[in-house]
Amino acid sequence: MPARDPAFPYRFTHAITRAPATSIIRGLRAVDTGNPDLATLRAHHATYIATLRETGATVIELGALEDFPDSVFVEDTALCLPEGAVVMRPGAPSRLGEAAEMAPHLKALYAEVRTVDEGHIEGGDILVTGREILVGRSARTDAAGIATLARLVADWGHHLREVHTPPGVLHFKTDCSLLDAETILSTDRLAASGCFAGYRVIPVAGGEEAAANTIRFNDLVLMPEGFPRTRDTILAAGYEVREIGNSECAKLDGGMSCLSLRFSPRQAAHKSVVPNT
Ligand code: CIR
Repeated sequence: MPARDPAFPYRFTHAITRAPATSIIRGLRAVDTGNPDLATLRAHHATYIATLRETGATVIELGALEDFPDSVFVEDTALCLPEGAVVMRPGAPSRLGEAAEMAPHLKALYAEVRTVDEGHIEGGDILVTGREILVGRSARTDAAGIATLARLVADWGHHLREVHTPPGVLHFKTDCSLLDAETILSTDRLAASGCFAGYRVIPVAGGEEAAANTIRFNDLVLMPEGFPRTRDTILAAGYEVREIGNSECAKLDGGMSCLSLRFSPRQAAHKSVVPNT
């Protein structure tokens, strides 16, 4: 097995995004605070993509899927590792078909693509750090899905650790993000579970829990706009930050990580490009 770059969880050559569908107004949400405004959401999405590109990465923009209202949240459909990609099995019935829509795009980019075929698991519950893969059990991700994923990535040299997403929180990464291989931004309610023992934890400011879902993408940390105390903490820790509007995705419980799959395929499949739907 070739050595893995220790920065692999935050250094990426590629990202995949998907245009928001007009059906997003029917997207899933824990609490109804109104429908997203599509024009504003598209503007935020365009800024997000431009920021990923600013780091030098290639961003593959897939077309909208009207049959899947939540399909802009591509992160939940797959786990992308240097050695290969794994297609997820979302626990939300309305989102199950999104994973199959993503598979051909991953097969065009990766020599090896595996598929979770037992249990349920969504990418939002998976945090890849420099030393392990943490998977939070949640309303969307169950023990069978986690066990299946553990089996699928074992021969790539990845160790999985099952942890718990706090009750009432959609995904594990709703409450935490990786800032570098050893540093995690977390809400106090999640860090209190002890799941990050041995890591450096930077706490999200009290009352700014919605700032916990950020992404470290190459040299930048992308975070949602409107959380100044958490932003200042991240800046003071030495990271370069970009704030991105997230008001519309937040109405559907989505944030920075959900909007992309981020990866650097070790062996490209060299297949012809598939249509971008
Ligand atoms: C859902 O409930 O599935 C979507 N409305 C939001 C998904 C957010 N995805 C993520 O945190 N990875």
